[in-house]
Amino acid sequence: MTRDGQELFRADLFREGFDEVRFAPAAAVPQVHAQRFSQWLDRGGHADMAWMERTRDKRVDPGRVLSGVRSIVVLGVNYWPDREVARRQKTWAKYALYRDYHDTMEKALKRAGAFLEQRFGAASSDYRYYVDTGPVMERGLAARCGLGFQGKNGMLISRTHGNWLFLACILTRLDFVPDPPLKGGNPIAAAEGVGRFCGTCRRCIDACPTDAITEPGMVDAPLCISYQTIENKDVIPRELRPSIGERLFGCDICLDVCPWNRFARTGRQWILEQRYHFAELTLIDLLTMTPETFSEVFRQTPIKRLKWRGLMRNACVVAGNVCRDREEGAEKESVLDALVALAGSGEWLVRAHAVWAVYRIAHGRARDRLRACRRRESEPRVLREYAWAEEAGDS
Ligand code: B12
Ligand code: SF4
Ligand code: SF4
Repeated sequence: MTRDGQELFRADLFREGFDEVRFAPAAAVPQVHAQRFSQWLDRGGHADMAWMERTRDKRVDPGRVLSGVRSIVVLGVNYWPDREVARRQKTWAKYALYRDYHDTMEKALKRAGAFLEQRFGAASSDYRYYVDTGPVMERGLAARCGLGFQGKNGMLISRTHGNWLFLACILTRLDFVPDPPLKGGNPIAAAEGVGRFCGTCRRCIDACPTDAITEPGMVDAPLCISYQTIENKDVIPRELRPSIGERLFGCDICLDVCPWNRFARTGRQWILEQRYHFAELTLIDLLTMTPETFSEVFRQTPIKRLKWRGLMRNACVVAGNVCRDREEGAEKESVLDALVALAGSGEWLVRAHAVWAVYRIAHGRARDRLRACRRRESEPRVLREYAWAEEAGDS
């Protein structure tokens, strides 16, 4: 492999729309990080994402993912949105305002693979690409080749794009010259691998409403709003619901507060496809959405994976939070009507969270409003919500 060939390949990928293209060595994850990952798994930091546990050994050694791997091409795509409405809203994680990046980036990665074959004569078995779902630690790999550093919020932070990069990588048996990691910053943090350019800042840790950043750089999924509103397919723990506030899907709080975002600029978005339309839906629009409309509105977005029941669950939690202290009036009544209708829905998960929300909002009137639903209810997990609400009063 010549240096010129490598640079031409890098240029190919920039032209495809990747905003960062770097090359990392394929060595196993250094002991300090592997150990921290292990401790995180052992204390249940991954919640019920059992696939993380199952691929534990692979994640710390790219050689177990692709035998004979020599280099890893690490790619970044800037997703900082270009419209004020998308930037300002807090209900949807910004990454969700696009066509599902797993799909769009996978297509671009396929084209990148074709370049490897054309330029270097690689066989299709000589490389393997992943975006998000592969058994590799994308953030650590990106830190390794200077794409950025891992902040105390756990994110891979780029000094040019801030917190707003999607990451992907191509494991390959080809031998590329590695790009060096970033230099400078705090030497103690550099040795630890976390917070190297954070200085004394701890805004992300302080801003997290659920204290999910249990140590610098480590986010425990069971406490994280992103996990609870996206990955968890079951009941959201009652004690976490108030802290979710108005977040319907994912959470950007510890990203939004980071001062490194001052360098973020709207990306080229050649690979991404905007889907900002649903950022303007009101709470009532959501609570009264049918499963058919859900499929239409969220087609091709990451939200479709939540399914109607998951989004309604989250919308009930948000309604319970944002309408609790709203003045009495027509708007609050329509939210309550929608929630009472959901408390009679065919999905027990939705009914459970709707009951919670009605009790949270309607104070003394909840029992009356839910009387008919309560009479019909037989699912123990929903009955538990009634029992709790009636015992705890309306809190
Ligand atoms: C599981 C997961 C989650 C879980 C758990 C979060 C977590 N703590 O990992 C949940 C569902 C909560 C989650 C949430 C989010 N996620 Co997520 N998630 C992942 C996933 C699939 C695995 C991450 C993982 O291995 N976690 C285990 C921890 C221990 O590993 P780690 O954070 O990577 O840190 C280790 C290594 O980086 C290593 N390391 C550190 N420095 C160095 C240096 C060197 C040289 C080496 C070798 C290693 C190394 O040490 C760390 C400790 O062991 C990755 C995709 C992937 N395959 O990597 C996306 C990923 C991390 N998520 C992503 C995003 C965007 C998010 C959210 C912002 C989504 C949202 N808005 O709601 C939030 C942010 C939460 C946060 N502050 O971290 C992006 C992050 C992009 C970036 N710029 O960092 C990724 C990379 C997906 C992608 N392809 O773009 N996520
Ligand atoms: S994504 Fe939200 S809940 Fe998760 S660690 Fe960051 S601020 Fe906390
Ligand atoms: S908010 Fe501060 S501490 Fe957190 S990642 Fe950004 S610079 Fe580091």
